[in-house]
Amino acid sequence: MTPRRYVAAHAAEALARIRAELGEDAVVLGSRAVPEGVEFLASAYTDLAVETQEPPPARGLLEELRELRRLVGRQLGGLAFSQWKRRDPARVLLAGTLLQAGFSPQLARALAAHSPRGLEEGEALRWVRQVLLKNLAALGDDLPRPGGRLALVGPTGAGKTTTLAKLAAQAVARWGPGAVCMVSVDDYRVGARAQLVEYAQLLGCEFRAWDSGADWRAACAALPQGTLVLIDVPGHAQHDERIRLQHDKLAALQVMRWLVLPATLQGAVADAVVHAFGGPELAGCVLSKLDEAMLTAPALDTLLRWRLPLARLSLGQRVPEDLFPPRISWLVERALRQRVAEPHRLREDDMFLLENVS
Ligand SMILES: Nc1nc2c(ncn2[C@@H]2O[C@H](COP(=O)(O)OP(=O)(O)OP(=O)(O)O)[C@@H](O)[C@H]2O)c(=O)[nH]1
Ligand SMILES: [Mg+2]
Repeated sequence: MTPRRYVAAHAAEALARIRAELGEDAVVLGSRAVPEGVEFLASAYTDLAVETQEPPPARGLLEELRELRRLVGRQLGGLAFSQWKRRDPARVLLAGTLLQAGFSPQLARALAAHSPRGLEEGEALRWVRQVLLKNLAALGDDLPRPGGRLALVGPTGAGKTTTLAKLAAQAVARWGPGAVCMVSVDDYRVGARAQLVEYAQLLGCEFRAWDSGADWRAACAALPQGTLVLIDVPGHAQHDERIRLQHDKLAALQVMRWLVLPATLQGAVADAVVHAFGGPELAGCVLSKLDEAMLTAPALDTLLRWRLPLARLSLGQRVPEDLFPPRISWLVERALRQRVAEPHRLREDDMFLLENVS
């Protein structure tokens, strides 16, 4: 597959030429600005080298039968889909719209199956919007009060420390610097503690550092009384065993935990992250990196499945400006407006391909 180079004054012109020469399925491999305008590298799917040197393996009867069964299954799958479409076009359209917005097939199927019969497209979407609004939970706009203890947990680089600083800034603005204490448990990465020390100094609030291996109960007893304690812990990958240790230590201190969940995660990863960090034991969820996420649906899908209440929205790096209250209606609108980008989008004639794929 040798990529071809297209230079044009405008992107639209280059794309039109690519489509005309390489077909609708052309793959754009990259683009950049050049003195003449824009340059695109593209190739056609038909350019893919599919021949190999090896002769096809001899197949046994059993294998041939299996292949035959798969083929028949696919045909029937395609038939079932077209029958469903003829019988229930509005529901099929609704399921398709939800899939293209990035909701999981499971949720798209369930919503389509439960939607009232005979709705127009616009009515069906209004119905979905209402169902999502009704099922997504949110905490209030209020911060935890002084005297409370809150830890932000989550995967590496999710935005825990940044969100903690944003929350601390809001708490200081509300109750004054004397009412807030920031704790860093991050003791094994260069610069992790320094990041929080800097924020605490800027805000003028108390700062404490705890070693991950230390007795946190004693450290907790030594904290200034009546302050809102905000605890920054290290991030871990969802399969890391240290999450359990972290969880047990925080639970023993009756620390409330909010999960910082990047909205940029794939749905399956987001599910695994919620599961690893305590699932139903989590008090809330901060959806971070919403400004980077091209789809909102995978995160909403995960919140719904886990019945995890939304605590805050994070839409950027600025402290404290980019933290927002949990506005569910805004999120739902956004999720329903967005669409999976090509080349990840399913087409109708891709449907039968999915039958019998295990
Ligand atoms: N675009 C965007 N960037 C964010 C957001 N929140 C945090 N970041 C950035 O993401 C990067 C990681 O943020 P941190 O707050 O250090 O993440 P963390 O979860 O504490 O990371 P670890 O402690 O290493 O696990 C930084 O560059 C932040 O500025 C957000 O909502 N949007
Ligand atoms: Mg951090």
